[in-house]
Amino acid sequence: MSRIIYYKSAFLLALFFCSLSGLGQSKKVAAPAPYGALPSMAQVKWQQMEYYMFIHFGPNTFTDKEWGHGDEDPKVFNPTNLDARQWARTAKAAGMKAIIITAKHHDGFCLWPSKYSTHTVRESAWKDGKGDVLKELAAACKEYGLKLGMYLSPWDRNHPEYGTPGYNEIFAKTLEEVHTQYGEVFEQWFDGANGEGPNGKRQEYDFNLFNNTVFKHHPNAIIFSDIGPGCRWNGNENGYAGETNWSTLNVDGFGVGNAAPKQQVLNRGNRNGDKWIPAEADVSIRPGWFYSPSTDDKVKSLLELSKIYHASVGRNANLLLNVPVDRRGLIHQNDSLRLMEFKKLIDESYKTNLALKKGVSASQVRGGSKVFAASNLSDGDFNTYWTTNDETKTGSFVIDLGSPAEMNRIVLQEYIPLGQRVASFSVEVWDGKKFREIDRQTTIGYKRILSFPTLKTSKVRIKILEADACPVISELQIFKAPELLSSPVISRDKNGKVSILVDNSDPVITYTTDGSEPTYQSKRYAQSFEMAEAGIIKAKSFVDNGTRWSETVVSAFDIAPARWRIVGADEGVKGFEAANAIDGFPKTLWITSWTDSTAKYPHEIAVDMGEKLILKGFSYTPRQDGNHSGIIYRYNFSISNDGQNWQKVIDDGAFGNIKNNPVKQEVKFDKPYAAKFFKLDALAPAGERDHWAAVAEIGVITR
Ligand code: FUL
Ligand code: CA
Repeated sequence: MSRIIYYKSAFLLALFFCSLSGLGQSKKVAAPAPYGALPSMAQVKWQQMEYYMFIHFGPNTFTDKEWGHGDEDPKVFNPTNLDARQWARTAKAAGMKAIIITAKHHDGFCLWPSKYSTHTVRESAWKDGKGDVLKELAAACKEYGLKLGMYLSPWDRNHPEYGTPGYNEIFAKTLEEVHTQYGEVFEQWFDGANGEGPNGKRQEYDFNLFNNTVFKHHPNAIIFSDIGPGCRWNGNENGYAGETNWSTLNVDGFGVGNAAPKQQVLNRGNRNGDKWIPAEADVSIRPGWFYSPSTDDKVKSLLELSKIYHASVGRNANLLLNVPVDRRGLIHQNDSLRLMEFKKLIDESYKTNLALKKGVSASQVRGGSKVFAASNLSDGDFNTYWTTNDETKTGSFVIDLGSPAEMNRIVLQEYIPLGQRVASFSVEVWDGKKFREIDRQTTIGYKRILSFPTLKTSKVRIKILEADACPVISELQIFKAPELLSSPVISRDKNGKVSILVDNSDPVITYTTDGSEPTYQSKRYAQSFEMAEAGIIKAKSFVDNGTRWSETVVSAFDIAPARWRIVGADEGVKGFEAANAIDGFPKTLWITSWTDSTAKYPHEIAVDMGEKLILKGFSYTPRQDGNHSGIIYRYNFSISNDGQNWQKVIDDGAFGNIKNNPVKQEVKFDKPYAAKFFKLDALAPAGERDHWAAVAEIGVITR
């Protein structure tokens, strides 16, 4: 009897709570069940790191190569003033959370004295072979409170065992060394790149063995590769994640390198993919990954870095920004200055969250419960979230700022421990009478930042238009970031006529040609001018009577191809003739036939420069239109004085890493050569299946 009464009252009590919950006062509404593939705790923490440093350093730093051959004399590795504390100090001051270093790049050289290699710091001239870069870096990271990550390339052009089954065991042993001798390792970076080509050495990698070796010592390490398991390559080396970016990926049947999912898939992930493998965007602050004195004036601008940040961290990816250490063993001041400017910009942009603690109302709140209230969206806490009932997959919320405020950034975050859900959403602002849509996007993920021209409004509405399960949103933040003035763009045509353009309204553009920094007083740009010789142009734009200005842009030109003629070349397709390769414009292309599959490599292009020049090298600009097909990998370069008798200056050269990072290639000769003609023979493409060659521009280096 008493039992029945007990049950009865419990039932009544439950009813009572249910009705209270209708009033929004119960704590009893269950949280949504997780949806789809989920991140591990380590992956959530990793995602919250957002921004960290990559360091490429090794023999390539001293030989000016992107891909070393593995036969370099280890003695070339000899930094004069290596200071890992300077690297860590710089990373810390830049707002970065970690450093990942190329412990072993494709050339096989180990930055620590590995027992399993004879191509290491031990064999180098640095510190008489007694040094250990990893040891110094590990200590420096510890001192500055940074995490440490290890890059190791499975592809090894030095190790004699590479290409035999024994190599996997050796690679695992080297991994074991870096995971046992230097303390915590937060991320292990496995590069999928391999430039052996169809006739090169073949190695079946044992990734099970590699991953298990890492996990044995660091069970929480995030393992990077094309397909994870911890995080995935972003599909490019320019730092841009897909606008649509799912943290889930289908990996069944895929591997790394040529076996990886398409780059476009890596860039966007798979909706409802079966593993949680979020994207990491890796990009270098300079055109190449390794230091070169020739890129000292090519450090990415603030505007470029800002775009990269918003296309990576702002699109649900982590940003791994490479800052190459120079020949002294230091981060060059051009890079560190830019990093500090960038830190200042990001700090100023995201200092004041205009939405913080402001009132939010939502179309629906899960079970009417306070635990899932809309106010969670503006409480500044990632761990509290707004959500709806299970069957409700769309909805909206409105934040009321109280009074109109200027804004140009909106940040949204999904509560990813419960999975990634939102597939489409829109942003609307109140114009005094109604809401007006200003943007419509797809995924959110851990973090989505939307940038738009500054506007003023008192209310913002976010509409979740499509989700795979009830939306679970942690935060909505609103900011007014400082606006950068866009920088001028300098171009020069075939005849050496220079134009400088900028899209600011009513700007003043000034420029210099003597290498000095342009000021408001420098020469004003009024119309295009001649500069057919080699030279350097620096330009800057000003508005508001010189009180606001853009960054300085620098363009170094070699001799203009004014007198050049094509004297021999594989026929280009209509609209893609060979003359496009020497017209001064990277936008116009020479492409040999891609329809006629009998037209195979090699392809050639020969040029009469119209005068004898002293050549110190040549340059090849691959197509910059986003399409990588036809990019040349291996080549011969020859010179001639009569166009008949050719002297080979470079025999079987290769543009290292051009496939993944197709930037302008500058190749220096061992000594200067006088010539009136030059010829490039394209021997093999970067994409193994392409039979055509594509060239945006070919030039010479005379400076
Ligand atoms: C690529 C490599 O081939 C490059 O040299 C660089 O290390 C980059 C981060 O990954 O695949
Ligand atoms: Ca061109």
